[in-house]
Amino acid sequence: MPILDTTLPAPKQALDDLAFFGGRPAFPEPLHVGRPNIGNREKFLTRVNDTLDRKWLTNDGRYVIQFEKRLAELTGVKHCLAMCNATIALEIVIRALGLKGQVILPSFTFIATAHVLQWQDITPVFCDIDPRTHTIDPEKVEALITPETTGILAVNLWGWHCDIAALEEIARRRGLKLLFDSAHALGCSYKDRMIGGFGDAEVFSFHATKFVNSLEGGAVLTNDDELARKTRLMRNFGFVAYDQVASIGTNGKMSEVSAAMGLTNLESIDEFIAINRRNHKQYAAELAGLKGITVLSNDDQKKRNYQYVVLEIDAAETIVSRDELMQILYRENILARRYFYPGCHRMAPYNSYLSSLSLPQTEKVSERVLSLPTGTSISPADISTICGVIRMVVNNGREVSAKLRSQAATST
Ligand code: T4K
Repeated sequence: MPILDTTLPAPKQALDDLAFFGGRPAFPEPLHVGRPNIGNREKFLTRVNDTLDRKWLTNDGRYVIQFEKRLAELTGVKHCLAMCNATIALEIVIRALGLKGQVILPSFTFIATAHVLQWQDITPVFCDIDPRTHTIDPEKVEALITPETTGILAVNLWGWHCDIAALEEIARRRGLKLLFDSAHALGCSYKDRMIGGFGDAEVFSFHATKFVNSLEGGAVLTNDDELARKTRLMRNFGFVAYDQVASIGTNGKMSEVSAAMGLTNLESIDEFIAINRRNHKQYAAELAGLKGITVLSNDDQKKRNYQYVVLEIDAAETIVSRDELMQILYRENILARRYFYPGCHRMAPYNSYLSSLSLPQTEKVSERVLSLPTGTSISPADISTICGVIRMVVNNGREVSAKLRSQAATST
């Protein structure tokens, strides 16, 4: 009897080979969206050892300063302030900008974008998105401005850019601050400039799941000297010198080990982008022509990091819904994610007082998107296997849907 090699993907020939219907999962171990990319391990460990030898672990250490300098060079921005994560970075810069009252933001984003406002008793005012770019729709912003509005917090989601020129024009004309949550957008451009230097400030994330990570980490970037000064103070309790505090502050500092990881990974940024681009291209090629499935792309952007592979699923065409497809993929150990379903306005605490708010494009898009695994942990063979499962499900949409219904009926 042949020995079953459980390390190889299980080929699927018939619907009963799908794990959902009793077959062996395509992968023996889970494939995650957000597996960290890890650069030169030796260089990282050398830096960690150096940190330990020098006994300087945090508070504007050598590697934090180098990391900030590298990011400022990469983006062409005057000031870069590294932080312990992007959420704290957003909170600090929001305070340094003096935002209060109401701030307009998209609902189609990670929940942190809303929480950083609410955490400081600023009311998040959710705006609908442009379904083509998944970013805040400038045409809908203006109607949401009230005498209480102090700013716009736009999100360069997936690393795609907002309509930055339109947002800048509205902010200038209406006297509002403009902040970008660019957690996803390191290495991406808008027109001829790198994202990082637009609006009053921008914030990057270097969380483990971002394509360049510093374990945990974030950064505020700005060309505004005064804003940088205030943000720097707030990052370190408001200290200007030992025993001397000039303002309210918190602890947003990045540690040396995080900066060592961030610096090491930045040295591999081109390689990470090349792998992400290759993966994206392969997904697009292998899923091309599949009815109801689109691999999204922002082709008008000169520089992109391709860190998210996002499908849009039109269930009227695929018959199998996005959630059904996701469940089928899960059973195959392909842990696809429906980022950023269901939209912040449908999550606590916002849903408790915004139950009647309708954001039709946000709701439509969040019902249709599915993010697939990418990055350095995924091989071309893995992508072929993932695409093979998706093709099998979609090409047999009616039959799969009927089987799902009959399986659900027998299990109840
Ligand atoms: N603004 C936006 C637009 C954001 O997307 C985010 C974060 C922020 C602001 C705030 O940035 P930070 O404060 O985090 O710097 C993940 C990340 O936790 C989150 O950082 C990210 N956005 C969001 C889009 O995705 P989840 O809910 O997917 O769960 P998590 O972190 O457990 O990771 C997902 C998967 O990644 C895991 O199932 C397995 C894999 N993973 C994760 C970690 C941490 C690994 O393989 N290794 C790891 O070390 O949020």
